[in-house]
Amino acid sequence: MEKTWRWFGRKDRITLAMLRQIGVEGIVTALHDVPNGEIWTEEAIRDLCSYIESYGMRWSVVESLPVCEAIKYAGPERDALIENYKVSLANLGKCGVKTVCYNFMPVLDWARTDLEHKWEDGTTSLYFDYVRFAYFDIKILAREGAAADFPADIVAKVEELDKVMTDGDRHTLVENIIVKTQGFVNGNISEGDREPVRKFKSLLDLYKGIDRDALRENLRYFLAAIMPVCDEWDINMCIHPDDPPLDKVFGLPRIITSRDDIRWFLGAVDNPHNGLTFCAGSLSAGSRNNVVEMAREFAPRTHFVHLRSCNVLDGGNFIEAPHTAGRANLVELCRIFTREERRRNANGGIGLPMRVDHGKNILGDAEGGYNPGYGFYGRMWALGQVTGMMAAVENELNTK
Ligand code: DNO
Repeated sequence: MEKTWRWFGRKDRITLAMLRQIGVEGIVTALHDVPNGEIWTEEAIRDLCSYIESYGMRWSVVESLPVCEAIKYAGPERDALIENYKVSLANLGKCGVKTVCYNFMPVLDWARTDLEHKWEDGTTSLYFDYVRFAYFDIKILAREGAAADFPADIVAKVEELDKVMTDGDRHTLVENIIVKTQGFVNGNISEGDREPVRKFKSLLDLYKGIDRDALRENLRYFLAAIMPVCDEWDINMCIHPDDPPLDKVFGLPRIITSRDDIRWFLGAVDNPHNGLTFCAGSLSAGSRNNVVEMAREFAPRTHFVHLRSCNVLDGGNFIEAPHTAGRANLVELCRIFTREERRRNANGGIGLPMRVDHGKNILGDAEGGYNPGYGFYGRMWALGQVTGMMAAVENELNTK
């Protein structure tokens, strides 16, 4: 697999020169300064390509070309936004950037409740606490009907938690769930937004009446509309699974969470350019998901791999595990995707980009001011581990 790294553009304090030294071959990035829905011009794309190439790497994957909310809930401006999306895709194609990651999660991109969950060794990981998540929904958003969406024991724990939560705790929870994890991925809420909760609620309101079937249909509509451009420019679209893989978040459906969802998705628009980001971390956070079996089944339609692993804990909680542990089995995933890459190369296909996803905060990461999950030392350590796994797998396949 091609070793790639998520880099947040020229402002990223992790420089391309640093990445070159640690064996990174390709860059995963976006035009982060272009507002969602606007066209990515050929000029801006080419400029970033040249900058990356001047460091001896290539722009391998776009993560993400964001899909506007109005496309997801089928607002009146949907078709105009899809037209813009198509122009951006064609411009990317003209510049040779042909792998595009995106997601179809309503309003909230990925969700975590704790950004600094401590391990005994002094490192920290991202963490998801189901009770705190329910607390945010029931007590902070105060969404109508929220309590009915959670099991009774969770609602009871929310009431207990309410007795001890301080204003500071509530503020931190808001920051973690809808602010700090969102802005840097071009999500809806940015640091500095004055009333994030109110803004967030107004976005949720846009989805009134959108159930699972409607959201599926809107995704199918979007994909069917963009496939001709993807065919023309040989662009591989790769949807990112919903993270965490819950059936509903804040009352809104999530539709890319499991084997059955992905089977539906690939069948709904059965075109090789309609493919997956196989995010082992997101999928392994769902106890019903057998990540290795899913990788075997979906490898032929996977265009981008995110390597990370979770441990599912009692009560719906999960923790991001070290890359050598957890329930995703990254060694076996390296085997599956390396075989898949060899199969494609035998047929003249392109290599499969892989990035290490997230990392623990280790050494000085906590003080580095990095985006949550995207520190330097922890990710570099994980990349070293995965590089070792890949080398062992290559050796194994060569000697067979
Ligand atoms: C978080 C990421 C997601 C992902 C998008 C892809 O760390 O995995 O924000 O980039 O959902 O569209």
